[in-house]
Amino acid sequence: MANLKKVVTIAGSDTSGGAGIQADLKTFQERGVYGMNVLTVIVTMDKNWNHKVFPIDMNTIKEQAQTVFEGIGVDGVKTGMLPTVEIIEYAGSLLKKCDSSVIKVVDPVMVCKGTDEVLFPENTIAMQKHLLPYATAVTPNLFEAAQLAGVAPIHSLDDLKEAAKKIYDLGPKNVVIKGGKALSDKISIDVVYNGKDFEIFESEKINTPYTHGAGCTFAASLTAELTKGKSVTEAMNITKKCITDALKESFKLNEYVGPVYHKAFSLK
Ligand code: PXL
Repeated sequence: MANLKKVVTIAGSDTSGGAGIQADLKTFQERGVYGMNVLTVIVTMDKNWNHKVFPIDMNTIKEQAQTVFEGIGVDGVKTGMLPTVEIIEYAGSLLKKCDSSVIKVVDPVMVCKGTDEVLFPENTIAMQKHLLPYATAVTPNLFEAAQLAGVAPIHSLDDLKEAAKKIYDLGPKNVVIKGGKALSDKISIDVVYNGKDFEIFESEKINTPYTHGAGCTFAASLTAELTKGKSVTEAMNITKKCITDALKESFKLNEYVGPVYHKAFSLK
């Protein structure tokens, strides 16, 4: 009988299926943990792909959290899109209440791919105060890292390291910054800072416009591997391989978006 670690994602539904809880649950499945969710918001798109967000009411969020945290119990938690300050505060209270052995990965989602607009600017302060202090790891991209650190846009590895130190001071045990296109267009560089050392992870860059859900998938894979007991270094190496595989097989969904393909994860 399967004896799987139990992992919950506290995040939004991407109705197009590529990011959000859909990406998280697909990733959990492929990485061999049992996935559950506390839905915080529903994101829809019109035919021109303008996004609309529909936050879930607090009572329904609390009922879901009760089901998962009190009714079942968790070994790992991931947070994704949290649309209001009140929801961030509540998610923070859930992380705070967890046993110290529970893995907590905070993916500080600020924008959706395909739109460059910051959906909830006031939420950055709430994340700094209510989520980061409890995180085993926080996984910003370059944009989110600059926002969380309160620094100018990041253009170099030195900028990134400065931002990582500032984010570390907000309380997470590991700051995982995803280098993205701005750092190099030849290789994919991600950096982990644990308060003492910087560790740099490099992988081949996959040239594709179809990257929807890559950020969620990255954080979900890291959550799964850490919850299974892997070290940060091992979890990062596995996660980078999975993302590379998923990007190699990503595909066009419509004229606006193409998701990564989780079934392409080659690691068992
Ligand atoms: O990729 C960020 C993201 C996270 N969560 C939800 C989303 C998106 C982007 O579309 O819809 C629910």
